Amino acid sequence: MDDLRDKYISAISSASDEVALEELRLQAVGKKGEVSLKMRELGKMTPEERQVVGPALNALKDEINSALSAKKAALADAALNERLKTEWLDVTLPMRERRVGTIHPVSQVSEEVTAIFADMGFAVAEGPQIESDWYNFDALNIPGHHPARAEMDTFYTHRKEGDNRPPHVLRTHTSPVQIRSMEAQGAPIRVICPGRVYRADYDQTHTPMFHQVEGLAIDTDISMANLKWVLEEFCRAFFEVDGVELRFRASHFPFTEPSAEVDIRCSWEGGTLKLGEGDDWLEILGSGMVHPKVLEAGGIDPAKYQGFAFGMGIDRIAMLKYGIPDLRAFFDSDLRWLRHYGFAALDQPSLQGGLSV
Ligand code: 2NM
Repeated sequence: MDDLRDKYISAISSASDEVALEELRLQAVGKKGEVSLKMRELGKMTPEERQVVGPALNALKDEINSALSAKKAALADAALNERLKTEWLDVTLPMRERRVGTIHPVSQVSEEVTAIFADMGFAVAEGPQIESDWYNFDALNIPGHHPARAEMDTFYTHRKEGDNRPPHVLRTHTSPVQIRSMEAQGAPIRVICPGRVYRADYDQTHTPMFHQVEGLAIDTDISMANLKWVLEEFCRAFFEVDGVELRFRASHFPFTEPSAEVDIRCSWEGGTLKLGEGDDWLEILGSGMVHPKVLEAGGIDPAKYQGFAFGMGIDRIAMLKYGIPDLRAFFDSDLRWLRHYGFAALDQPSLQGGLSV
């Protein structure tokens, strides 16, 4: 039995692969293996002999079986180590620089604007680009005969012959989203609504689709003073000049009363625009106190609440901030232009990091 043990234990320990191991298993403990044959001889033994040899054979069988599985595991480990030697990756290596496209200035500026207003407690709301004329016009105090409907160069959708319902429109501003926000959450409310808007107009300074962001703040004690502070804070953060100076000029919009257009102080020395200094003024946005009829259309009681609203063109403020001369290039998808004016994909604008670094 000791000979058998020595023979198999040493053969198992020097087996080179799983096939050799399996052969040894059959030879030793398989049905017709040497240990099994020895077990069959137990029948011819005296009971006294059997009491000694039986357990010894069982122990030998167990010993060989565990040597087999230990060797099997060792072989598998060795095979894995061999594979790992050739299939390794150094995950700490710096990545290979690869151009994955750039962030479009419109997206960058939308993110910047959103970050600034989020810091002042404004939520972001979005809504459909195809609107009913009620949300786009009536709710905003622009009735059917109002000249603003014509002024806004609206794109209308088609209705079937004989269908006399008013057609839907491509929204001409993002104000309908603000009406929807008022309806959905009531007062108090603080939202900004960035998004695409559409007007049938195309020249050096107008494209039929452009981007707007509108803001709305409603509560029981909101005044033009709050509007002024919010817009000054915004301009200081967005244009990254501490000495911003704004000028509020009386104006007229159907959805606000009173209304004001807002200019920013600037200079045009040597053909380059500088904000916050000089003797010129540049119009950057429209604003005012939300008209009571508009509050009512949004389901808010104008006897209890009032609010301010404002709107500006994202494309336009992007041009001003980043010195982009031609609006139409925004929508040409010219890769060279995008590489020049685009932003790194992983740099998110944040107030603490400086918006445009
Ligand atoms: C502007 C100018 C002034 C405006 C009004 C509203 C609403 F829906 F709350 F009444 N949203 N945005 C507004 C006011 C927009 O854009 C030049």
